[in-house]
Amino acid sequence: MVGASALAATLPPRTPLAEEAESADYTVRIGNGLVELSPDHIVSTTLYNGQFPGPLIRFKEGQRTVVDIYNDTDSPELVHWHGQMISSDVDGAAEEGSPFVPAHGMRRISFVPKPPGFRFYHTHVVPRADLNRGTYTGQAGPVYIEPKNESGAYDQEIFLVMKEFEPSFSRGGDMAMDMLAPGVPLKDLEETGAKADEAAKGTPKGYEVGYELFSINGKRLGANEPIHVKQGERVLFHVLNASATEIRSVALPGHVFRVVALDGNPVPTALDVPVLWLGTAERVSAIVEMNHPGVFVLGDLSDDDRSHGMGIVIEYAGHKGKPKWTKPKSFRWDYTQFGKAEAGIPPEADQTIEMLIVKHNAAANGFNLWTLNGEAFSMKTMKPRYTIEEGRRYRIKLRNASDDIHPLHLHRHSFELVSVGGKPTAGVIKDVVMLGGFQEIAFDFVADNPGRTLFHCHQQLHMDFGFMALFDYV
Ligand SMILES: [Cu+2]
Repeated sequence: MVGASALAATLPPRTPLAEEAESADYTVRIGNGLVELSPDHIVSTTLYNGQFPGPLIRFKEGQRTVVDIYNDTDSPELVHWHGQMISSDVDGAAEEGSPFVPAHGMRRISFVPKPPGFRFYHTHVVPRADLNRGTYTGQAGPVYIEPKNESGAYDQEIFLVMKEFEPSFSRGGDMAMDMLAPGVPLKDLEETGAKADEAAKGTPKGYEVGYELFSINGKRLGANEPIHVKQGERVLFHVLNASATEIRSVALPGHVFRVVALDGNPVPTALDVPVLWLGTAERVSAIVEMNHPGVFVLGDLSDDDRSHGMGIVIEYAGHKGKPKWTKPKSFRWDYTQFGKAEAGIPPEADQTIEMLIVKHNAAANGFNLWTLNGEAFSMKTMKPRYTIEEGRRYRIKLRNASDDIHPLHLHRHSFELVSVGGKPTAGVIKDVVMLGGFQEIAFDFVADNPGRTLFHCHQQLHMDFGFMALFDYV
């Protein structure tokens, strides 16, 4: 009888290949491919492992991991491990000194994943005017670092990746958004902003990006398989805003979200809220108690964006029919609500670094140019701006002289919010935080991960045109 064993006997003895000595735990393949957002909307973009979102990667806290990154495209690439405290050479930012993954080449990296919780991975190349590169593409995927001790008080765990496709430029189409609390616009910041506008008088508005297609987990609303739930279930949603430039919201009619973690870090006060707001690259982990049977749209508050796809259907067992959507009452997103009940006085910082953010309308070939204390980051020199010392606690105070909301991101470190719009707070640990128009915010970080460290606005257009600063350890 000719079976598998007989056939195997005819093969020469197997010699282990050199690369098998230590095989990678994960392989990420960067390549061009198609995403079927719906049967009549199939987009061509750059993907991880041929899919959007990229595969969910589950790391184990403290366990060294090896990742092979293959780049099948014609351009050098970078994979950034957002929210992790790893070394500069594997963090995936050229400004920090991480090598590129060469076009049609590969790079093997190794690191010890931390901290536990919901992180993500995405490209960190600078697309500037090229809407076929950077975070405008489909290069994003969720990461979950399993803690040594998992609480596990839920019945289902669902990852939701919100993402727009088919970007194009327009001239200053963006409306100023006003959904952050606490805080009111500060007079002196408005005046500084007005002065900068005055200097740019006569120029048309700088370019902004808009999108044609919207999706959750790579499908437009109605094209994705509904999320099936049962009455009484507790569903833990891990929501990621993988947008290149936009702020997103999430609501589920008849339900509330108990926010348990922000950017993967447990919050001191788990609070029920009707709406989640997420700046670019922010994550929210929230438990929804399924206690309102029916068929609903979980989606973005913007009618326009939802009707172009930004939603997913939630279907209770035994219920059918057209998914219901009702707009929730307006709700202001307040990070401090999730902080310690008594903020108290934050621990003294060893040094405060203040940065004033100014927009220079259309000053960079028609794009808005952003300066921090009068200086735009130079991609040519990539010169470190601030020198920090290991073990010290730094307070970063940002003052925003523009009407835009900025999702501020610090690489390779987590930070603790100490003041939002003038209100003191403590205990909220994040790696991205939204700063409201003409407002100020302060957060602390401990310099505990030596190496070059990038700070930037995560709005792709802002970071590409000046809004970055590099820290280096002494
Ligand atoms: Cu910004």
